[in-house]
Amino acid sequence: MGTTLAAKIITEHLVTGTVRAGEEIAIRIDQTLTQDSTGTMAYLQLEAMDIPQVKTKLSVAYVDHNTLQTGFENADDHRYIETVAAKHGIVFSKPGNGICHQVNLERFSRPGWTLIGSDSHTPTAGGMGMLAIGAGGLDVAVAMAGGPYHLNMPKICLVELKGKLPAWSTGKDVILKLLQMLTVKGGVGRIFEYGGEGVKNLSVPERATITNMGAELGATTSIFPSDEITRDFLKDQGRESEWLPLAADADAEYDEVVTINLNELEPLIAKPHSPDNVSTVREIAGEKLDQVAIGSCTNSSYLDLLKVAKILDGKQVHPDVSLVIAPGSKQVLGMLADEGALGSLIRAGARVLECACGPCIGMGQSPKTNGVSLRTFNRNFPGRSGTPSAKVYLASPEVAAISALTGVITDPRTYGQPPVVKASSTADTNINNTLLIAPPAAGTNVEVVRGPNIKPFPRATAPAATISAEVVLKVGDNITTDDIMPSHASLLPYRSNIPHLAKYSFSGIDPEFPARCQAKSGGFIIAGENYGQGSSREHAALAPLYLGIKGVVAKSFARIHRSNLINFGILPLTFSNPTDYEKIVQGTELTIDAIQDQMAAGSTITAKTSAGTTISLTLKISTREKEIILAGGLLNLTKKKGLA
Ligand code: MIC
Ligand code: SF4
Repeated sequence: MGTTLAAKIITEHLVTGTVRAGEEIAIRIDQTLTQDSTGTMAYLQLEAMDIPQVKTKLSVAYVDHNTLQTGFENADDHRYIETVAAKHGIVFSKPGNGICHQVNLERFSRPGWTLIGSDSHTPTAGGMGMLAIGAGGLDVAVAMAGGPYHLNMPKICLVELKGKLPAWSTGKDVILKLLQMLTVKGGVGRIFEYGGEGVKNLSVPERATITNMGAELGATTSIFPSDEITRDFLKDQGRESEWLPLAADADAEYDEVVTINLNELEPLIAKPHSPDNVSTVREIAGEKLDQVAIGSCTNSSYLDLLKVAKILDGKQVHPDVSLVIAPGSKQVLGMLADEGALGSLIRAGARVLECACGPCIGMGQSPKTNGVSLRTFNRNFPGRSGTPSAKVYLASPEVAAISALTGVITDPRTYGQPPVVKASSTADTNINNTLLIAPPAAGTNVEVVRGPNIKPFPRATAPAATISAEVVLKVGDNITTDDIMPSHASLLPYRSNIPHLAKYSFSGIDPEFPARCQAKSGGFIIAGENYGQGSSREHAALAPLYLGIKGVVAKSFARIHRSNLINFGILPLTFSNPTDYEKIVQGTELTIDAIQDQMAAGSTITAKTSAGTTISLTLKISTREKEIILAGGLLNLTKKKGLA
């Protein structure tokens, strides 16, 4: 029986464990990436580990999220990241250079290597055969320090692509189709490996759109084979020597198989307020738009924006629509300019923004009250745009460009023939490394500069013998990290200031939550399925830690958030019997006696409630995760035990 591509890369990087679904494994990490909004915390944690130089083959620190610089905070954080990167041997990507995932795909991603990044969309690099995983900043810091990355070996699911996309259907529609089929929790505990004859009909940027939004399925990662198309992409990037052919064995056996017939894919759209709320564009065509936003790490490649420019060329954006375009990288912007495509965008009326995340994370361009925005992004969670009442739709750049012209959501098939563009047309002369700063030689004296906005982060402690605390919040299914720790233009500048951020924890759901935590000295959170989906931000664990949260009892957890809770010593408990969710209300007191003994005895944790009942909870964690909790968090364990 043959081996899958993901299993081959994992086996080659295996440090401990057995490559069998469900087993805890540890893998060696070749490359890391951070971005600024998670990076400040990751580098503070790296500094706390006292490692002079990173031990990875390559680590890159990007600045792409907080680039508005409405006050000193962002600029101070940028300077901190720049100097801490220089000191530790990390490449620095300056603000304006582009979105981490797009730049990484162009300049650094390599087939067959492993990458972890402190951003949930790190799997974008899977579009070129890299095993790329999103993680919390502390896990990335440990990898930079030379430690392996620990994870539960996921199931490997083959997504078999048949046929060829029809005119106007795109990579975005492939992943929206999967989201429609599997939902935002359908990928938890899985790697999606793409195969089948349809793969050869997709360019690297299209593949990267698909692997990028595998994050919305909750997947550990997604990966495409590395083939001649990958080789051409790398050649255009002046990196052909980094190419190697990679594929699953012909007789590879998968845990699961999903088939998508590309020939049958229609243009699709995700409706408010979840990426899995998918319908055909046809069904909702005609909805009036206030804004169209094109960009984000999902769809801001040269290929995407060239198509948009061709659609807009010689035409005018509808007078009622504000069209904003954020190219994914300086290189993309330069190429658009060289090609004359930038002129087409500008003349059509587009507002061309900086090469950064921008509106995707609510850093500007928030829609008007009750505004309707069509975006090429990957997330449309409530309030993420910065306007709680806005309705945000997600679709391909082609649908977005045409809808910007008509002023309403438009099925592109009613528009005529799609633009013809070469799948890849980067010429060597377009390669733009000007905003990438290589670190000085090891041993060079670099002073790390810290601004006043950088505050000490809260430290976890080992659990008390008896935990007795109130339920301070009860929430439903699919709570996002945007719900737990919102991020937008007014909060994102405070990513290195947990005491400030904590005041806004759960502010969109229950603004009284922080005050209640303070009054009750913390407590428990009760939640439904897939708690903590979305972003990798550790702040969604750190702010609750700061507010005294001892544990979250959920029906199930999203992967990265569950690890972040453990890394910061917060218990990720599940209901042994999910119907017990109904029995607990806000204000119920939960008492867990002799937690250490209960953890030593197995995974069942018995809790008594103030209503006089007993509830059976489950703490399904690995031996290592148990050690982390008992040590009072990963940083403490690392200090105590080293980087095992
Ligand atoms: C996101 O898209 O939600 C973010 C902002 O990129 C996050 C990281 C963060 O919260 O800083 C992510 O995807 O991990
Ligand atoms: Fe940036 Fe949006 Fe991508 Fe997150 S999803 S990295 S905010 S562009």
